[in-house]
Amino acid sequence: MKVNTNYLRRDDLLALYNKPLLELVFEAASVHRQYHNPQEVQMASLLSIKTGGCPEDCGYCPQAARYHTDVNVQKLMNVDTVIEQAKNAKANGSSRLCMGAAWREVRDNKDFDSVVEMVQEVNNLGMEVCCTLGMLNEEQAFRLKKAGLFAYNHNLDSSPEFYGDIISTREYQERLSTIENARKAGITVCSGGIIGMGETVDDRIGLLLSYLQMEKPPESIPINALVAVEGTPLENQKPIEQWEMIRMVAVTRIVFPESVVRLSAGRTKMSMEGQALCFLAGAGSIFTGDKLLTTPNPEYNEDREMFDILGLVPKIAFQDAPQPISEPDEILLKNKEELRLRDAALKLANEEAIASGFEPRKFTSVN
Ligand code: SAM
Ligand code: DTB
Ligand code: SF4
Repeated sequence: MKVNTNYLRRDDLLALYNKPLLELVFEAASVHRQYHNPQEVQMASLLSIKTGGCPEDCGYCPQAARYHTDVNVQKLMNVDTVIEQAKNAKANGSSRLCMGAAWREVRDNKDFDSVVEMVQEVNNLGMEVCCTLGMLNEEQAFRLKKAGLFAYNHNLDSSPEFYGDIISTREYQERLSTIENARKAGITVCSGGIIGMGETVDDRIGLLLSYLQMEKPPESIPINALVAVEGTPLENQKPIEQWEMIRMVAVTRIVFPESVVRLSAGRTKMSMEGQALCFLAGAGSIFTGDKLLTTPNPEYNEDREMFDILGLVPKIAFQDAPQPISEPDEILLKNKEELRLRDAALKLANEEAIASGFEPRKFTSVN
């Protein structure tokens, strides 16, 4: 993943961000065309596989247990429902599915086993599979990679300086370590930020500088506008002007010419013209479907109409990297074998009981 060596210093990045808007968009569009097909925009879908009840205190997040929001807590979705939702997203044009869990970190338990199975199944549908599950250790990252995970999303959210104003329950460094673990396993990295949380332009540049300091910047950089949700500490935050989204997309595009810049949360507050400028400035992906994780997003039909008007085409899967192969997972195989043995033992016990003359008691209902 290349970086643009003309913009490595904070001052140069700030000057770029503050350029006259149309000059900035023109420069970004020129870079975009050199590295990407400007007609293609990837449609990706989000699926909240475990919702709410999160122990963390991210100030923007409606899924944190400590804030009183309208989010209904839901345990992990079952694998069949995930497959059904993935097929639906694919039928609606999505070539990538991002599964999100409101976890602080991944734990090595039955839920993680199910996530591994979800990754295998969705990858076998021919979609790029992304997961965002919180902190991840190296071993867990390797297990996901083997299952066929294409990308791991873990946002730095903002600059290291502003981060502490928004989150206190984990450190910036812990986020960097999770990204590093995904990298070590050979999973592509999706990491970006949120604007409109009360940060300064300097903080937005600080986020990009964090990615510039990495040995390899993320393949995918989502730019979110804060969705201010009632009950969260940021509920009264003034909505960001769409010009700021356009600037942030454009600067990200110029600085990381090979990465996919994702126009993520916040599109319901943008006009089609505003979004068009983001695509011109290099946004190469959107989330489609009427829900992000827990908050509203434009309907499929609305986005299809926008694509028609703007002459955009949905990008197909695995254009930027080959499809991972889903390999068998030892723990899943062991669990399945244990279940099979248990069922067989139960069946045998039943047959033996019947053969020895045991008759199950018949219950008559009493009304
Ligand atoms: N729990 C995991 C974690 O935090 O890494 C994964 C799920 S979390 C909801 C994924 C990302 O969604 C966050 O890092 C944040 O950038 C983004 N996000 C959450 N709430 C948001 C909001 N209200 N507005 C914009 N982006 C939001
Ligand atoms: C990302 O940067 N944005 C997406 C995805 N990665 C996981 C999540 C946006 C969530 C918006 C708030 C919600 O719907 O709960
Ligand atoms: Fe939990 Fe993730 Fe929300 Fe933070 S952003 S509260 S870690 S779900």
